[in-house]
Amino acid sequence: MKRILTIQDISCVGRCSLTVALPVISAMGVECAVLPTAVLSNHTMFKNFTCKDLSGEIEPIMDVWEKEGITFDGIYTGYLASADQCRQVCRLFDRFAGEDTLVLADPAMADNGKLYAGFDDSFPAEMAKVCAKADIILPNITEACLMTGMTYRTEYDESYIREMLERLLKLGCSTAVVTGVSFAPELLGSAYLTRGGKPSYVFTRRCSQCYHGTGDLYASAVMGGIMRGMELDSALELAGEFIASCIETTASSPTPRWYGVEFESQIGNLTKMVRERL
Ligand code: PXL
Repeated sequence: MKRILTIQDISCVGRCSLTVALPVISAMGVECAVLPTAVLSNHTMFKNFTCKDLSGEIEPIMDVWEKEGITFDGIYTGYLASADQCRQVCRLFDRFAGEDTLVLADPAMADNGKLYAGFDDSFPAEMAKVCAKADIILPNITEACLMTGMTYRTEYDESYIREMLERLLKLGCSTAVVTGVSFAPELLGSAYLTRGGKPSYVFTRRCSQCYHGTGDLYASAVMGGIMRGMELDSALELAGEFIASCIETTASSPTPRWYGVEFESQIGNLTKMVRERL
C-alpha cells in the first residue's frame, strides 16, 4: 500500500484540511500519515477561532522520521499557517521528497478574490515557493492570481485560463491545475497544463450551493486517485464526481454551509468509484 504524508492544520470543527484528508485518502486505499501545522478551534470562516501554531514541532518530527528511516510515496500540502511554515515545508521536501515521491501542493490561502483571515499580502510569494518545488499544484483562480500577479476576474475566457496555467508552470512545478473553472453556467471543473503539453479541461455538473472545505475534499480525492495509479484526468474526474455527490446530499441539510459538506455519507460511494476506475 502506498504511504503519503499530508501537511496541513487540524481545524477541530468545520470539515476541512486534516479532518477531510484523513478519511478521504484512507477510504481510497492509501495510508495517510499526517504532519499537523496548527490546531484551530474551527476554521477561519467562523466568526471566532483560536490558532496554536505547531511550527516548533516540525523540525524535531522530521529528525525522528529520518532516524527511523520513514519514507513517503507522496507528499500533499494544504493550508500552512505562516510564511515561516512555508519555508519549513520547502526544507521538508528537500529531506523527504526523493526522485519517486509525488509532491502535490494545494496553496489553500484564498478564495473569491480574497486571502483568508490571518494572511497578509506577503504570504502568497512564500506559498509560491512551496508550489515551485511541487510536481502538481492545485490553486483556485484567486490563489493562481495571487501567485502569478494576474488580475482576479469572475468573467473570463479560455485565453485568460491558458495564460494563468502558463504563468503557474513558470513558478517551477511540472503540472498546474486551476480549480473552479467554468465557461458554461451548468459546468464547473478544472483546467490543467503539463510542461510541453496543451491546456485540457475536466468538467462536472455545477451544483448551485457553495460549501466551505470542498477545495480540501477535492485535493484529497485527487491525491488519492493519483496515488492509486490513475492518470491526472481520471483523478480529476473522480474528484469532481465525488464533490458533486457530496454537495447534492448536503443540499437539504439545515446545517450552516461553513460546517462543510456531509461527505461521510459518500465514503462508500467513493471507494466504489475508485474500484470502478482501476
Ligand atoms: O479549507 C481551507 C482552510 C483550511 N484550514 C483553515 C482554514 C481554511 C479556510 O478558511 O481557515 C484553518
